[in-house]
Amino acid sequence: MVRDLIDLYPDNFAVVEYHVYDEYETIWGLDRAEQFYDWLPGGVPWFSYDGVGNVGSHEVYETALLTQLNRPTSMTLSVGAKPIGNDEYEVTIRGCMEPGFEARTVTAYAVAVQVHWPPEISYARNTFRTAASTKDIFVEPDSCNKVMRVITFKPGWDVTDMKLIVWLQDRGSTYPLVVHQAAQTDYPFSPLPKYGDYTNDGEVSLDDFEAFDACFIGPDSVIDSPSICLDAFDVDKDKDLDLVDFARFQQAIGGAT
Ligand SMILES: [Ca+2]
Ligand SMILES: [Ca+2]
Repeated sequence: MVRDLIDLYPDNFAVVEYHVYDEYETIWGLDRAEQFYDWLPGGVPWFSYDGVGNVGSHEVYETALLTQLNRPTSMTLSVGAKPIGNDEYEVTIRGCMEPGFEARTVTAYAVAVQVHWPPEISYARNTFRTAASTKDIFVEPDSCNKVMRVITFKPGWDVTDMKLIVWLQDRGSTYPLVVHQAAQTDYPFSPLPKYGDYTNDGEVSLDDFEAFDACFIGPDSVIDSPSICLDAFDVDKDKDLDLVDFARFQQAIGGAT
């Protein structure tokens, strides 16, 4: 079954399951199924693979997934979330484009699914619960852009069983529209790491300054900085730590995010 792939590829495979024409249907899910994916000719279940169509059985789907995993990645995506009120979460979606690809505007989606629900349907996985409003973002090669969305849970939902799934998809109102990347995070949700927070304690402070100092190589170095340094400090993504990065770090340690 396609759902088995969730367990086989937990880091590479994000699935949203919509119920239609039963008591678990939602307006958003129905609209997605009928208007966006026009699934009716295909019957149920119907799978959209990377936003481009139905690939049928588990075996075919797994082959398609492996083929896709071997293709060069054009965009990367990360997701973080923090509570901002009762049952309300601010979701940060950060999309980046690898060098050598064409700049494009894509639509950022953020949805909440419940991992094991409804309980009486044993095969149900990642069932759609609610969505944030969508937002278009423009991403250029070798750079990143981020958007914030708000997702609201209904009282009574089992928060500990919730998962946030986000994806970047070509703009439009009907498929096929390519999904360029997806990301997911289980409860408890964590905010995205802050720029400059090498020690990952939620603030940019003296310990991070010491780390920057140890990581600093300078613009003329013939070796690349270690990736752990680059992840925390390399703001211009040129694979070394130089004065450009230091200027940004000074802002961060001064309180800018
Ligand atoms: Ca820190
Ligand atoms: Ca740099």
